[in-house]
This record gives sequence, C-alpha cells and structure tokens, in this order.
Amino acid sequence: MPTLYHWWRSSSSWRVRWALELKGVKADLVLVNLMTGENEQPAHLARNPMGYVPVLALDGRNMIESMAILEYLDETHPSPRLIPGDAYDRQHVRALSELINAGTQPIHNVDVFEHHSADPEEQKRWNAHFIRRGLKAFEKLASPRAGAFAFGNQVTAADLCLVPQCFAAARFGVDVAAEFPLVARWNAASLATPECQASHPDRYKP
Ligand SMILES: N[C@@H](CCC(=O)N[C@@H](CS)C(=O)NCC(=O)O)C(=O)O
Repeated sequence: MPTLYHWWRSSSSWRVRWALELKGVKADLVLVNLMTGENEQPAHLARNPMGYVPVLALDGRNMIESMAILEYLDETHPSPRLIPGDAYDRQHVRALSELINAGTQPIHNVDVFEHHSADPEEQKRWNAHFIRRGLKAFEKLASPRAGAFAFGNQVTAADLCLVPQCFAAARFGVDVAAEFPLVARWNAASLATPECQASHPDRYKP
C-alpha cells in the first residue's frame, strides 16, 4: 500500500489526497508537521530534497511534485480521468492546473513569504495579492469552457488545484465568493462531491 506524506492544510497535499479518493487508491496517510519544521529534518529531506509535501511513497520509491503524482495516478488508474479529452483539452486542463501549481501557490509558500517579510500582516498582504492575481486569471481562462466544474461537467486536475487554492485564499483574507463568483461556483460544486469532502483538510487537522 502506498504512503502519502502530507500536511493537513497543504494545498498540494490536498490535490493528491483528493486524487487518491477519486481513483479509489488506499494509502497510509502520515502527517509531516510544516509548523515544527519536520519537513526540513533529514528523514523528510531523504524523501524530498526540496523539503516539501506531498510525497507519495510506493514500492521503495518516493514520488514528489503533486502534478507529476496526479499524472502518474492518471496513467496507472485511468478512471476517472483527471486530465481528459483530446490534446487541446489536455493542454487546457494542464494550463489551468499550472496557473495555480506553478504561477500562484509557489509565491505564497511558507518558505517564500517568510523570506519576504517577518511581519505577519505584510506576509498576509503579499499572499493575498498573488492569490488574487492567480484566481482572476484562472476565472478568465476557464470561463469559456467551464461547465459545472472548471472544465466541463466532471472534476479534473484543474479543480484539484483550484479548490485547495480557494481554501488557502480564505486563510489570507481573500473573499472568493465576493471577488470571483465563477470560481466560487466551481469551488462549491467540487466541495459538494464525496471525494472532495473525504480529502478535505478539516478531516486531517492534528
Ligand atoms: N510544486 C510542489 C509544491 C509543494 C509545496 O509547496 N508544498 C508546501 C505545502 S503546500 C510545503 O511543503 N511547504 C513547506 C515550506 O514552505 O517550508 C507540489 O506541487 O508538490
């Protein structure tokens, strides 16, 4: 059985917890405490030299980077597809995912905002600024091809990135419902699904 090393409110961890639920893959879930710096200890650095969660350990291998893990799970457990459709659709879903994974979340990562400022208020301003920028772009890019979810009428990798990002937005004072009504609608549709609920951070709070 695989082991998922994660942190309860880590958005990248939630993506993988959710994917495991969707794919019906059972895993042992082990918390790595980002607040005490457990992720910077040798045991975790041996799993991921970046000191980040998530890590999915399977057959003696440590898989890192949530998008690469999602792609691995999609290839080994094809149903339901997280990155569906023809090449053009796949490019679109990957672009939406990367807009969060590469263009938004890394800028408000703990090590980044702590490096930017030691002042909690400034950290919050910084994080909120980049989250707003990302969600605004996501809404614009997604809306022409959205359905009940961010792309069409099935949950895709784009939702697995968007919903944890909205959860993080609330922590930093971004009012998603007021500022991004379409994002809020797709977010609510996902939150109503059993797999999203089963993987929700509140269920893993230590
Ligand atoms: N691109 C990576 C990002 C992983 C990442 O940023 N993880 C955060 C939590 S969401 C982390 O471990 N942060 C620890 C720190 O900044 O010290 C992925 O998608 O897996």
